[in-house]
Amino acid sequence: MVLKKIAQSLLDGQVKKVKELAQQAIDEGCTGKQILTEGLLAGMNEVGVLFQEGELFVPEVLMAAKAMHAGMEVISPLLKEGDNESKGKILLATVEGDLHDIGIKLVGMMLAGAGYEIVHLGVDVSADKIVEAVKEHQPKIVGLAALLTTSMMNMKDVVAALKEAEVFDQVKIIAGGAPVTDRFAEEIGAYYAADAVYAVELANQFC
Ligand code: B1M
Repeated sequence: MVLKKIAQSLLDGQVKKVKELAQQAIDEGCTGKQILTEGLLAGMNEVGVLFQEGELFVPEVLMAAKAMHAGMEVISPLLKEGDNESKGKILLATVEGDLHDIGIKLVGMMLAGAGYEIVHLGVDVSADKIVEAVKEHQPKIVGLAALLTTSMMNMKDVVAALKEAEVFDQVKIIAGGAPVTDRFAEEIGAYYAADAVYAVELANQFC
């Protein structure tokens, strides 16, 4: 019941309510994963459908995104696996031209929970900035996200820039986000993760 309320409140863009309900769900014994999938993500999926159908507009979707972030913050400690030694550094970025960050933040949260040190470069990050950050932070993995069919193409530029700077061979690239496919990732020299859980599995294979 509380999980359904979370989904509905997220859909209604009620930031404070989502935060309170996520805490209530924890108090009632729900797991972080349940709150994430049956509450927050269920609500966000519905937002996506209504947005596509033209029933919700950008301001409403932004409020839902804020509510999603608030809920994720509450459950973040529950997603940790309790290990405190870093397994390695991972750079995360949403590629240039793209402002979507909920999925990549979720990926970052799960990776941090699995013991990785995360450097978030944010959204709309250019290939040059990613190259600079790779040189500065020397990560084992670079995680790239794109939610738009158009911005997904910029992942190619990131790979090309990493090759040109001769740092491509130092890292593994994980690419994700709704329009990204296994085939596309393979074509550009990256590994595809369909969701945050699989991103962690891949990272564990590489580190
Ligand atoms: Co936008 N948007 N949006 N949006 N938005 C989508 C993506 C869209 C599918 C909606 C639709 O039409 N149905 C559509 C894209 C169509 C396309 O290109 N194929 C779209 C559009 C068109 C737009 C604008 C152009 C709208 C406009 O202005 N007219 C505009 C673009 C702005 C820009 O980026 N330049 C825009 C703007 C926005 C908001 C700013 C309002 C807001 C983003 C707020 C924010 O992120 N802070 C927003 C939102 C919220 C959405 C939807 C509704 C939800 C996305 C989301 O956060 N989902 C989305 C519809 C949808 O996806 N159903 C939509 C929840 C999140 C947990 O899922 O990010 O997919 P997701 O992450 C998943 C997996 O993809 C994967 O793991 C996660 C699950 O575990 N994953 C990775 C993600 N990143 C990964 C990285 C990895 C591995 C896995 O490794 C590194």
